[in-house]
Amino acid sequence: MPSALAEAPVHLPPQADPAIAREAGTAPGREGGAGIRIVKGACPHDCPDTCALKVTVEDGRVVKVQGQPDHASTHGALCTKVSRYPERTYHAERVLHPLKRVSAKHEAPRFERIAWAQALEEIAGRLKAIAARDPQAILPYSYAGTMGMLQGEGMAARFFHRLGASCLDRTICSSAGGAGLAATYGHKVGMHLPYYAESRLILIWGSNSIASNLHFWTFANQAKRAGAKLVCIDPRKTETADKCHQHLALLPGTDGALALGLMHELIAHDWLDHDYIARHVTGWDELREKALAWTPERTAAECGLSADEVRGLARDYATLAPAAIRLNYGMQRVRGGGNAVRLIALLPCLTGAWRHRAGGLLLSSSGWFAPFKNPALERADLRGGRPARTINMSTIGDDLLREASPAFGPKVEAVIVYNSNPVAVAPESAKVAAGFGRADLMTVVLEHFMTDTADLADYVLPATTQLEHLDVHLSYGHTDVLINEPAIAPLGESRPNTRIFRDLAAAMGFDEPAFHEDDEALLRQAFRDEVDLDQLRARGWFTLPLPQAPFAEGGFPSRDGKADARGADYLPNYESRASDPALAARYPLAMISPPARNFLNSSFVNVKSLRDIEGEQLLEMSAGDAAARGLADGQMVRVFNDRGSYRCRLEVSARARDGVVHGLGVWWRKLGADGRNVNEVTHQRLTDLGRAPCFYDCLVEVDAD
Ligand SMILES: Nc1nc2c(c(=O)[nH]1)N[C@H]1C(S)=C(S)[C@@H](COP(=O)(O)OP(=O)(O)OC[C@H]3O[C@@H](n4cnc5c(=O)[nH]c(N)nc54)[C@H](O)[C@@H]3O)O[C@H]1N2
Ligand SMILES: Nc1nc2c(c(=O)[nH]1)N[C@H]1C(S)=C(S)[C@@H](COP(=O)(O)OP(=O)(O)OC[C@H]3O[C@@H](n4cnc5c(=O)[nH]c(N)nc54)[C@H](O)[C@@H]3O)O[C@H]1N2
Ligand SMILES: [Mo]
Repeated sequence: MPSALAEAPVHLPPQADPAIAREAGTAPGREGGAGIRIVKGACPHDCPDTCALKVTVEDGRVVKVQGQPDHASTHGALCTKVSRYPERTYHAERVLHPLKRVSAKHEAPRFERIAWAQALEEIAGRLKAIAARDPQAILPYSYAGTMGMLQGEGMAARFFHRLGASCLDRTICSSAGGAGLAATYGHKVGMHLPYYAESRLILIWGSNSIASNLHFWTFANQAKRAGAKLVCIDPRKTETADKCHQHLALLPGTDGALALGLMHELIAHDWLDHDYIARHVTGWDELREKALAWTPERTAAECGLSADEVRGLARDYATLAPAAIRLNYGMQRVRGGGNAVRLIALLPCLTGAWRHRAGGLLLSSSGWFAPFKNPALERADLRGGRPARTINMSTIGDDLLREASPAFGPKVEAVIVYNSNPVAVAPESAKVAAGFGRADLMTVVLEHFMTDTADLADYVLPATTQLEHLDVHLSYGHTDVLINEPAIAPLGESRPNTRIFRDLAAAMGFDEPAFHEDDEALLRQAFRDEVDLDQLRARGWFTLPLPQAPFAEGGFPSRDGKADARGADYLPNYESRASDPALAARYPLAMISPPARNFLNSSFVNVKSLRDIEGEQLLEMSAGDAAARGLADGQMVRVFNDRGSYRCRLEVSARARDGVVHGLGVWWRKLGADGRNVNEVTHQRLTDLGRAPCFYDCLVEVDAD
């Protein structure tokens, strides 16, 4: 257990008394009268905000989804996407019945409706035949379509452990940064969200907060109104950069160099907290030597900034206290992403910014939950000592095309996909699509919609949405546990993921008690005793008891309680002038593909009102780069490199700096101009730490279509 967590509870917001709800004659989580019910929900999406929802149900139909006004970070506000959640749930194209493929994999997808009994029997029959040869030929593929503990891996993990299937390394989003944080602090821990309101300097680093972390922005804005300086560090001039005092448009993948350059200035001006370093940092001498090589001039040249920008940022960081950093995952999707997080995470240790509750850094708060979770929920013991070959979800393109070998193990013969749309979101789409398009691969997809991945399935099983099932949520941007009560009965014949895996277990003949436990039972097993479920359900959320300034006196959750600087260093992108000049000569444009504001990865792309706001797949390019290629605003272009190409519309934009283009993602392939999206050009090489993809480490060229 991280030592900091042992401290006494602080500043717990007042909790509602469950008895009050009972006195009013309503079950916990539900209230209201005359055909109207208000249900306590949680936003299921992969976003740091994890909002508390207030769901209004009228005569069995959800009519409104709003933010809970008294939940501290949600404060009654939702993003545009999630306020449209009913439109998604009642969407005319929801998959509401099991479907079986009737066309060949290489043909246009055609499916027929079948009964659940037939679907379960046929799928179990095929899985049994494969498992009789080697269950490791079966692979689960899932990510954070829902972040719920139950509808995520709660029952699914039990099923795959019992089956003895391959394991999936879930690396597609955050594992480089996660590994970087763990290597430095010992765990994924950081500042508490509300105290950003008290900071005097906030570096918003690799994060388009207004688009992807909206409820953080509220606190940053409060600080801004109180006189704080806000600096945005991002190659793209985002909506967030527009609202900050300063924007530093560094080149993609150069954040580690910038951190070293800042350290150079901290040393040169003696802006260091020597006492904090001596007591709470390991490996400072080694890091100091490295940082001394990064003069402002060298740093500026590497990052594509001016030396004065580097100097000014260092001065602000050292002299405006308390100084806080909001790092987000945008900056770690490059070869050196893990090390860049390490170097940036060391900055507040060098200045002692951690001494104040409004100083320090937040990338992820998810490690704070670790001591409260019950690891037994997923029942790894059901594997019974059988081997667990692990496949990295980020190299699914290569791995589905691999033959059996001693190093790899058996060829993948079946994939069961849930909570993810790999054909759209995984790198190097041509290979991913070819893999899922294999005639000899059996694919089962649990989904709400016919996504690009569902189009390549043998069976599609209809899953419930967040309004139709029970779940419980943690957050990676704050430290509350949230309940999600079902608001309505499942639509059509849809079933919760938990039930689908229970049903599949029964069809496979797995009769352990673990497969007879319902969702209520899973909820009771999700946590250790410290999380009070009654309180959680009465109020809608439960705030972890944590210290306000967690590392004011050191006490990092590492082995020796210190932050570790050993080994951290800058690594340039794989695809850069420094690493591969010949490639950079042919493909001179660095491409990043950050999220479009109105989509959530590839979710919501099919919600028409949101797609109408985004228009179509766009590529942002600077006026200089467009002129050099004879390209005009609004024309169709081809984006390409040696891996492939896709077509989209060009937007000549002041959001792009010279040499960098932005392909806003992640569109469904089939809604793209030529049935492809940005991942046609991304590659499958992995980051330095965490085995993660390098979506934003990618060189391309662009020409007229
Ligand atoms: N609206 C919306 N919200 C989302 C998402 C979404 O798709 N849409 N996605 C969710 C998910 S899955 C996640 S993981 C989280 C966090 O999701 P992130 O993908 O981290 O989201 P952003 O905060 O947009 O961060 C990307 C930002 O990093 C910038 N960037 C790209 N390369 C670099 C670089 O090398 N250095 C620096 N400094 N910046 C770089 C991009 O221009 C962009 O502004 O947000 C979640 N929230
Ligand atoms: N080029 C490029 N590629 C990227 C990124 C990028 O920035 N650029 N971002 C990356 C990042 S950060 C991430 S996190 C990944 C995200 O990739 P994914 O985790 O695959 O996320 P989504 O694309 O949102 O797909 C989630 C799917 O889960 C389904 N779903 C939602 N809830 C449920 C449920 O309760 N049950 C079932 N069965 N299904 C459900 C949704 O309908 C949706 O189709 O994409 C990555 N890909
Ligand atoms: Mo993500």
